[in-house]
Amino acid sequence: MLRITTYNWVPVFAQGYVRDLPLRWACEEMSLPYELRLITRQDKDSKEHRKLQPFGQVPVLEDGDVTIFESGAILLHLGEKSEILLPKEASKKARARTWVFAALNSIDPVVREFRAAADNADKQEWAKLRQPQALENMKNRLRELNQWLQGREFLEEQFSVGDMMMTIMLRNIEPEILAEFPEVAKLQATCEARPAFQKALAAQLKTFAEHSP
Ligand SMILES: N[C@@H](CCC(=O)N[C@@H](CS)C(=O)NCC(=O)O)C(=O)O
Repeated sequence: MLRITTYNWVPVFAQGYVRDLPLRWACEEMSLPYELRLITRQDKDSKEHRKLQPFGQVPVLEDGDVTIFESGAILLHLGEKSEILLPKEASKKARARTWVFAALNSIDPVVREFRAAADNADKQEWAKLRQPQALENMKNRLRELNQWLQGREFLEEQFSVGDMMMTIMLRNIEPEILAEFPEVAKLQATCEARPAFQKALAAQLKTFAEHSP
């Protein structure tokens, strides 16, 4: 049985965004059951948890004798279980894996920088000053992604863990901004409309509702 470690509860603004979401999503895509190991914010610094996740974060996946952290590494591990997530053909698999890294290394940094500036612009001077450039940097990446997606439903020929990780990153961007990049917005909408994504999101929200302080 797969075991996913995540928080038992997070504040409302973070609900629906905790990174156990792509793991739950992958399990739902493959119709694989999973169990949860729920920790509190205090538990994250425990010796037991640090053994599983050196940075005290979530998620962690335990799969038999394999224990891994980092949602990207976990998605790649789960992808090996089914062609729904990762093509078997080497050249196609390499492309799908590439997009997981692209989401994490080429999209996430610009989104994070923008979020840090935008979310603090009304409180901190540095953020107010940084926001316009951070927005431009993020939009440049989104424009390039939009160009790549012309004429494609997914990042490659078939849906994969690459689309999943990209969707997780895109969820951190305001819909009004994404709407300027119709192909990117379409990819996100298509992926989020998948029944497996909807089930995973509902399951995460249910966990937090059940453990609300
Ligand atoms: N690079 C990590 C990031 C994980 C991460 O940011 N986890 C958040 C929850 S979504 C967390 O545990 N935050 C608490 C902390 O950083 O102390 C991954 O993708 O797994």
